[in-house]
Amino acid sequence: MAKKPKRSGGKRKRRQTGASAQSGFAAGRVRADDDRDEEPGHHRILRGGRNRETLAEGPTRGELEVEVREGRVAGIRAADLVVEPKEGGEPVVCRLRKSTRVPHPEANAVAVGDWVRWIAEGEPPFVLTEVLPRRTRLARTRRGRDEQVIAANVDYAVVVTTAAEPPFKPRLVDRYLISVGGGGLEPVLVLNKIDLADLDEIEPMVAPYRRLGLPVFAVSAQTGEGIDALLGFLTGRTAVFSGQSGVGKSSLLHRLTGRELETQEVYGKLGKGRHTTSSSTLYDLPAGGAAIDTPGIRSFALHDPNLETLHAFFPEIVEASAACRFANCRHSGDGGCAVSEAVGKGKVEAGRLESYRILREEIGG
Ligand SMILES: Nc1nc2c(ncn2[C@@H]2O[C@H](COP(=O)(O)OP(=O)(O)OP(=O)(O)O)[C@@H](O)[C@H]2O)c(=O)[nH]1
Ligand SMILES: [Mg+2]
Ligand SMILES: [Zn+2]
Repeated sequence: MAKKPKRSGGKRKRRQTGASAQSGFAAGRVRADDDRDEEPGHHRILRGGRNRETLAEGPTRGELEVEVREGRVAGIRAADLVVEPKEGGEPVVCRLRKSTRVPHPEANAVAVGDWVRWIAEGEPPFVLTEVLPRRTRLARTRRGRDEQVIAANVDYAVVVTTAAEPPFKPRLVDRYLISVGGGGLEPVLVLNKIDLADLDEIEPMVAPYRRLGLPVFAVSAQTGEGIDALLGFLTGRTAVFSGQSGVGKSSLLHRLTGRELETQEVYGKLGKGRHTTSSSTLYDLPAGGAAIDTPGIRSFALHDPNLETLHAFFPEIVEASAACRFANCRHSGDGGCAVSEAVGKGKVEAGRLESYRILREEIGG
């Protein structure tokens, strides 16, 4: 419990001076009108830095009669939950029971990053009494199915991409950044493997995202370049790393935490020397905070698609569209479209308009 106030205090100060503070996109415009958690039937979920302390409320009187402990889910292996006690010490194995109180839909009763309470009696696996309400979540929506919560109670959604191997794909990066924007998380872009590219190739890759006000870090997990700056930024917070398979998420986590990754990954080596991650794992950062490694994602359906999120991500397109002949112009190449003209004049990047069109088509707005 002692850890929490310390974390948020130091970090809040820094956030005001950080790159994200100037950005409408990163600083919260995206989620300002996201009121999904207040729908009837949903448990009210506290989120955002302001609510940080409220998560740490103590056990109720009744629970004090048995030894109830609190901690955070670091990994899920079938029915076994690997939980890190809040007060430190060795992780313990816990299990959900029918009696476990769960404040959110049962389909994702527990996810890596959830805070939980359990009765520390007898031999493990211990029985969870309760999963605490989630402050934020990174979820994947799949057509016709319940959403799948990838990580809970995270501050940053770190989208990992590469300067090379695999080649940088800005359209995919746009998609990822938009996808992570809906769950109450702040997107962060990491360009990894900069050791494989020339310096003058790197800046043009990241410049459009810096202009959006997104926190952007160009790093190499291999040489360690840029890692200190990234670690400084993440310290005291919880970040979930996502991105395509092979971009170096696990390698970055290894660098950032300075510890050996799960043995499972080391032994789970596939053919070409790859250590493909098969489930999410939370690792503590050396100076406070945590980072969650996730399996590589192939497709990433838009999380809670909406036009507002899209427009917050494409401010230059919104600006140019003021001069479109038709108010409901979709900027898809019809006459009188000022956005298409702005591309001709070099004011809007063609690739960004292409992303916008694809994503807008998907949203159906
Ligand atoms: N040259 C170079 N190679 C890197 C760097 N970071 C990671 N790699 C290599 O890229 C490959 C994939 O790295 P991983 O860390 O396993 O990638 P991942 O994103 O965790 O992949 P999944 O678990 O499949 O999602 C490995 O062979 C790493 O050694 C880097 O900064 N530079
Ligand atoms: Mg991995
Ligand atoms: Zn238009």
